[in-house]
Amino acid sequence: MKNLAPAIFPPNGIGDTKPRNQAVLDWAHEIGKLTKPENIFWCDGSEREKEFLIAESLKQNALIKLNEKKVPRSYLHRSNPNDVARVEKFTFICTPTKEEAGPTNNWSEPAETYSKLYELLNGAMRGRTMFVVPYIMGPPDSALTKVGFEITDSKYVVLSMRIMTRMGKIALERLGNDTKAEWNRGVHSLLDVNPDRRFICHFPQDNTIISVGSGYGGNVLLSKKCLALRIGSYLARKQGWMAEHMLILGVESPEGKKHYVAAAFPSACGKTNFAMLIPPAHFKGWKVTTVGDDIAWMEIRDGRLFAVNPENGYFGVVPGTSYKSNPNAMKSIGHDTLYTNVALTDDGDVWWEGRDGDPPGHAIDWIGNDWTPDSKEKAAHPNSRFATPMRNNPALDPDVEKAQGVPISAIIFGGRRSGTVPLVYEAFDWSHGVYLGATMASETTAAATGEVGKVRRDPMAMLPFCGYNIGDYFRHWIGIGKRLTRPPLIFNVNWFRKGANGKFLWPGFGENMRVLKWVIDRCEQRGGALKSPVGWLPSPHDLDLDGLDIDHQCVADLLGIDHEEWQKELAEHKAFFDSLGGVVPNELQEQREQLVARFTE
Ligand code: GTP
Ligand code: SPV
Ligand code: MN
Repeated sequence: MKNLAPAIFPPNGIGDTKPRNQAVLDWAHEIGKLTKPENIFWCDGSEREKEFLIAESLKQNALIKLNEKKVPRSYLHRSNPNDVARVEKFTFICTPTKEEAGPTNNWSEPAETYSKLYELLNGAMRGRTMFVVPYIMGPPDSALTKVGFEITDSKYVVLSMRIMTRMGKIALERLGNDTKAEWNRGVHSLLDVNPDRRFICHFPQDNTIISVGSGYGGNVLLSKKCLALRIGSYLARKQGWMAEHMLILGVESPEGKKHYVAAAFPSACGKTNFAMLIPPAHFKGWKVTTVGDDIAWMEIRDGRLFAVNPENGYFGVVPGTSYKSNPNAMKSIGHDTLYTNVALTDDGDVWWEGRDGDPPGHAIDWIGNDWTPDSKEKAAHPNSRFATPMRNNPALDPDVEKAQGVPISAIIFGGRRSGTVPLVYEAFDWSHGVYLGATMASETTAAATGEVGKVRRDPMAMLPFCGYNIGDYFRHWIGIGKRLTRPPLIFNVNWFRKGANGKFLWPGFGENMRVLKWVIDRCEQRGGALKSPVGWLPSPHDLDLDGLDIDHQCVADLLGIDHEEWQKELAEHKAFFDSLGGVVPNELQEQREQLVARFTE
């Protein structure tokens, strides 16, 4: 069998920063004995280390250097074509009992799963280098910050972790020598990148993750979905905080009044774009800044929710990114960026569907084949991604490193719904807001393998990421609300409603500022709203639509509640709760009954 990741041999002074913590050393020794690598590379996060890893990756064709003038210090990686997205079918929560994992997760018994995985890992790194990657999730001085170690045989993973986390010595220092300290154990091996031997397994009770058979993003950057969300949500419930699939943004008025907003949209439903929004010209003096684009860790202080972004970079969807849709993202990914599965132009630049300007006359597509504008295939994979340091973002919020996080004024839920769900509405209170989150649905996207465009319930955008029983997760949300004296207001948005012609009714992107402005108005108790069965709805004149070319009918359609459609929706809420087999808390069942009753009033 071909070795997918031949060993590399660093000179003295690179790859030899062994941690001092004996618990880490023992664990790495155990994994080394099992996987039998050629050598062990202890990462320290230095520039020298990075340069060496890049040079070796170029030699082994694991990376392609891009045109230094067009995209300085940036590289392209092509994953195996069978390995381009998260695999929810092969993602497991391995709690001692099935009940702890709950009705929405794949569960497998921990002891059996460990032995199955250890069998697969036995000798898996023969002829390869085993990298030990220390990292922290969260601002260096935050109490929420967690230490993790990822063992991997992929240089692409190491180079991505450098961007996506605070990696290296900082983690060794934070962990210290205490062998009893809490840290996450992550083991990743490419094996032979065979979908039949691809498993992403979480052992929350052991703070352990084992991922095999994939080399792609959310499956292998174990800091992200695996630790910060699945294990994170499990720890959060135990420890009384929240780990959520949410962006965090700051919005400052011309008078200098600032609010922070957190928003949960499912994968590939607009978090990165919303987090980097640039207000349209009409909103002169308004400023939006990014704290995070994918994950929020939140805790209660002074009766309020405070949020930190545990990550250090953005792993974002490339297709559709342009100076028109997201100029801040374009500036961010113009240098020091690691691209995966985009097209390569003849002059060494990257290209993707939806990029500004004309398509190139010829390119190499994401698989490595010749491509021209006449090709039937897409040049970039629909789930092609960039990994870019958050410091590249011109709109990075100045408080992104703040240990105590930022206070959250509003939480927004949102899915991709072509019908039924209005552009924006507000929950009556926290419990009703939890209901909005618990019943949200979205059309599936290319971010995970499987059918695209199918409406599925995705509570709080956490369906694929909640590391324990969803009923307990709902209960945790309700419990958090009881501890808040100044809870954030809760909203639901839908940028994706379509008209009879099948086109989006709402222009989206920067124009979402108009919706955000109403959210802020509501937080400041000055925005108008009408009571509707689903919640507080803005009337057309409550939204600032000045300077936007949109007709009255379109706005009416965006804000409309179609009773027939909603009868179907209510039936689906019930069917979803029923499908969870009795774990849904009474508070949410009552919310559902009240919603049904409001429709008959
Ligand atoms: P993950 O990284 O998978 O969690 O995705 P995300 O939620 O950050 O989504 P992202 O912002 O990357 O957007 C995904 C896709 O939705 C891209 O193709 C965007 O162009 C598109 N999109 C984002 N915002 C809008 C919007 O306001 N309107 C429309 N029509 N499309 C949008
Ligand atoms: C998502 O799917 O929500 C992502 C991309 O953010 S991945 O990291 O691959 O999960
Ligand atoms: Mn995401």
